[in-house]
Amino acid sequence: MSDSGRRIRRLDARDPDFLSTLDALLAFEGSADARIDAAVTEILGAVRTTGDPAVIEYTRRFDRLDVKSMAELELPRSELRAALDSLTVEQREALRIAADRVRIYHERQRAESWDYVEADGTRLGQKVTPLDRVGLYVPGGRASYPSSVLMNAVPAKVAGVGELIMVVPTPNGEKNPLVLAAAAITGVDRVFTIGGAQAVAALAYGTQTLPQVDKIVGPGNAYVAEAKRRVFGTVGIDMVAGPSEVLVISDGSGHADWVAMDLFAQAEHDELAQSILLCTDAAFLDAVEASIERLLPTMPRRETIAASLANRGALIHVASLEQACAIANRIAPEHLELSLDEPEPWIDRIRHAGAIFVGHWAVEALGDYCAGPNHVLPTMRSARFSSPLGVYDFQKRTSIIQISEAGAQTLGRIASTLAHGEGLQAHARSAEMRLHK
Ligand code: HSO
Ligand code: ZN
Repeated sequence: MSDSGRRIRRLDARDPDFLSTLDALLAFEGSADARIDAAVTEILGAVRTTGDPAVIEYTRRFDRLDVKSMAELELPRSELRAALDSLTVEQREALRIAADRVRIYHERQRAESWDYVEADGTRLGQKVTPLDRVGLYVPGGRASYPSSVLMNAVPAKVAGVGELIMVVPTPNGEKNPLVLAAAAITGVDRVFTIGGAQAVAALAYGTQTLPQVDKIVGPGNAYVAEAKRRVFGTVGIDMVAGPSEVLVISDGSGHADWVAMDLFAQAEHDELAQSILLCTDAAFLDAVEASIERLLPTMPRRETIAASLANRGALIHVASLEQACAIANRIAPEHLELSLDEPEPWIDRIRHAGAIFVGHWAVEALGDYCAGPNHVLPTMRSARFSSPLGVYDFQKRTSIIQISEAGAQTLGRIASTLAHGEGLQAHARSAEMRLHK
């Protein structure tokens, strides 16, 4: 950050061209890369037509795992248990408590079937059914988060999903014990050490060994995202997530170091992550900037943080908290922190955000791991129209229509009139045939 070209930008919301500057800062195009497209097309096609042998071959090529059969790529439950046992007591307890809190929160989201009966005996309702089988993609390497296993697996289990199949690449056979322990704790049914577009294809189409799932959830790299986009329709998918984002609203009442570290926490995820501060107090913005300069060199991931803050971060002076809320609604951030002494009155002003963290103590890191709500949240301004991952993503609804003889008389006339209006005679007659003469 000493290199001035790599500083976080300072903006003023009162500048006439502020909104266009802001929109440019928010714009993010998931790169449409022809090489990725071509590779994904080839992989999906090969797995679809040959199944296991194609998955084995891609896993040998990309992850350098040499196996003769797909069975060797499945981890037995005993290995998941062993991973759990290999953790320190502290790690095991932390995972357990986090999983319990996430489960208790999500249990409130479970939708129940309902129906109602009309005076003439007609009964109408909605039947809720969990998905039969779900695939959970877990990335390998640096972005392999045990907390994300919890956040995806727990709502699926609370919904009552019949079978949960996890895939996780293990390049060179290197397994992440915390990821396997999280799978054990949440009751994932089967785990395969495969990844990339080939794992998405195996889940979407099924192979001789790995059964076809109904929906695929979980984050992944550009190949995984593209593969998920392509198999959508054959199976359901969750969202295709963009880089992580935090927006902090401050009136200068907090500690500058706390705010700086909250911005870092988002920025350390990746160079395209977005950390923005809106503050009514210019002196506090200076203090946060000074904290950033002082604390950054102490961070192991300082390169990523510095790049992220310089690329897509901003410290923004706003005229009022009203203006801050208006800007927040335009951004529709994944995470919003109300870093205020009296935050409650402002909650209702926020219409668009994946999660709102209320007050100085409610920091995103607690939500990322263990507060209870899901950390899979809408990114790239999609909080305008979508919601956190939840139990509802693993349940589907079926309409129930049971009509009494009396009901068919009243409804039959209405349907007949509308059907004639649409020129659909068979519709009209199938309703009319049930009318008493
Ligand atoms: N902030 C990330 C979730 C996460 N953070 C996992 C740490 N581990 C996206 O909401
Ligand atoms: Zn995080």
